[in-house]
Amino acid sequence: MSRILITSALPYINGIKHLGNLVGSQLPADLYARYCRARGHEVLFLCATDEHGTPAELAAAKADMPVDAYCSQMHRTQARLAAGFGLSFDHFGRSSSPQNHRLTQYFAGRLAENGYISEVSEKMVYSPADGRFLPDRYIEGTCPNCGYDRARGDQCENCTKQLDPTDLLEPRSAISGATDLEVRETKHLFLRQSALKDDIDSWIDSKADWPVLTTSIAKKWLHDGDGLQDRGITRDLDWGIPVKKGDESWPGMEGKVFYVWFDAPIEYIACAAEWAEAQGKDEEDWWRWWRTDAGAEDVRYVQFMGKDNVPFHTLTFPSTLIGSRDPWKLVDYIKSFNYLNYDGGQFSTSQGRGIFQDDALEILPADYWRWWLLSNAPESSDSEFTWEKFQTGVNKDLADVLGNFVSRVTKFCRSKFGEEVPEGGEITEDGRRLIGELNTRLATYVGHMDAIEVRKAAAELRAIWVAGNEFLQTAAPWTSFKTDPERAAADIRLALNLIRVYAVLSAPFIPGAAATLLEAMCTDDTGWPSDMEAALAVLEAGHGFSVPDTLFAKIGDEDREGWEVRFAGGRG
Ligand code: B3M
Ligand code: ZN
Repeated sequence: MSRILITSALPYINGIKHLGNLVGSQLPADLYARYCRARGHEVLFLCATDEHGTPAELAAAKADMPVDAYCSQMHRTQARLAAGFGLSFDHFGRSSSPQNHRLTQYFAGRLAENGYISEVSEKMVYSPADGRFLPDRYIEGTCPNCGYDRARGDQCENCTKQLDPTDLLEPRSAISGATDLEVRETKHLFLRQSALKDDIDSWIDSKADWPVLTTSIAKKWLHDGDGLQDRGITRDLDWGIPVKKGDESWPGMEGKVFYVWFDAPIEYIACAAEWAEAQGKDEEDWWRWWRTDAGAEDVRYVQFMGKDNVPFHTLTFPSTLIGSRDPWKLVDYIKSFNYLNYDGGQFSTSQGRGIFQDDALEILPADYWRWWLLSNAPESSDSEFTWEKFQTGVNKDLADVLGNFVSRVTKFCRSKFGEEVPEGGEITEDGRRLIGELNTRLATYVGHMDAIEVRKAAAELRAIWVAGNEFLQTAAPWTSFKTDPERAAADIRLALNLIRVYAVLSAPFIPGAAATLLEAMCTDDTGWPSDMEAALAVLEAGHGFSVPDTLFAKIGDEDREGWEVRFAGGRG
C-alpha cells in the first residue's frame, strides 16, 4: 500500500464549467483516485476553486455582484455540480482561503530571502478610457507567437505561450474595447525563473516517464527563444492576496495583490491545510503529504490538467517550490490532456458553446457522461463530442453490453432458480475459459489504470464486459437448463458473481451504476478481484439478490435530436 496525493487543476470561479473542462482534469483525476482507493492505497484527493485575478473580477462585474459574494456563491454551485458528477474530493477548497493567503505570502517571503524575487519598475498597459491598468484578461490582442487574434494578456489559448499584456499586438481593452492604450510605469515583483532554470531543467530531465505531451510543452518553453523568462507575480488589482513578505508589509507594494497564477498552485498545498482543519486534524497530518521532512518522501504526487496549464505546473510552480529552498514535495507525475471539441468547433465558456455541467446533469445521470467522456478522453490528440457519437457509445457500451448482461443473468435466475444464488455443480468448462480470459484482461486493465491510460483502460473494461456476454452466449444456460440444470446453475452462479466483480472494476468509471449493482447483489464486498476464481465465488449458494431496474436506458433518436437543437446555439 502506498500513499498517493492527487490534485486536479483548479477550476476557475468565473462560471459553470463545460464538459471539456471536466474531462481535461477533474474527471480523470477522480477516476484515478477511485481506482487507487479500490486498490487499497491511502489517497488524498484535492481540488478547489481558483478565485482570484481578472476572470473572477470580470465575471462578478457581469453578474452585477461584489466579487467576494460572487465567489462564495459560485463555489457552492461548483461544489454541488462536482458532487453531482460523483467527484470524490477529500476536500474542495478555495484559493481565497485564509490558509492560502498565509502560505502565498509565506512563499513570497522565502523567495525574496533566497534572492529569487526582483522588484522591477514595469511598463504596464493603462487605459485612460477605463481609468485603470489592464492586466491579464482585461486586455486582448493578437498573439506575437502564432498570430491568434483573440489572445489574452496572460496567455495565448491557441499556442499555450505565456504572455505579458505588453506582448500583444493590436491590443484592446476587454472592458471597453478601447484601443487608445498607454504604457505607464508601475512597480512589480518578478519571480526570477531564469535563476532557477538549471534546477528546473534537471528536475524535468529526471522525469523520463512523463507523457510526451507534458514534457514537450515544458521543454519548449524552457529552451525555445530566450529560454525561461522571469515572471511578474504581482498585479494592480483590488481582488486577490495582498502582497506581503510573510506577515510583514512589503514597502512599495501597498495596494497590490499577487498574480492569480502565483497563488493558485499554492492552493494545492493550502487545500491540504483546509482539509486538515475541516477534519479536526493538525499541521503534521497535512505536512505528511506535503513536506519531505515530515513523511511526504513516501508520497506519490500526481497532477491532472489540460495542456494549456502545463507551463505553469512544470515551470512556474516548481520554481516557487524549489526557490523556497524548503523541503516541499514536488509533483511526481503530470497527466495532461488535449482538448475536447464540440460538434466541429471548440467548447467555449465565454461564448456559451457546448454542454455545461448543470445542463448535462439535468438531462442524464452522471454515469452516462463519465463513461463517454472518459472512454473518449482527449489523450493522444484532441477528441470530439457529437451527439451521435455520444448516443452510440452510451447505447452500445452501457445498455447493450453491461446493462444487458446484468438484466439477462438476474432475470433468468429469478425465473428458473428464484432470487438467490443457485446451488449447483462445479465450475464448468465454459466457466474455466471465462476465468482464464478475465485473468488476462484484468492484468491489462490494471496496467492501463496504473499508467493512467484512460482510453485504453476504458476499452479493456468494455472487453471485460463483453467477455461476460460471450460466456452467456456460449454456455447458454437457458438451453442447458432443460437437460442439465446443475450445469446451468453453476454457470449462473458464476455470472451472478461476475456482476459483483463488474461493480468493483467499473466503479472508478461509473460509480452510480456500480453502487446499484452491489445493492442488487445484496453485498458491500468491494474486494479487488486479484484472485479471479476466488472473487467469483464470494456470493455463495443461497445468497439473496434482486433484479435491478434498468441499469442504463437507451438514448432514443428523438432525445438526441432534441438535445442537438437545444444545445446548438450558445447559452450566453
Ligand atoms: N484555473 C485554469 C483552468 O481552469 C486554472 C487552473 C489553475 S491550477 C492551479 O484551466
Ligand atoms: Zn499564440
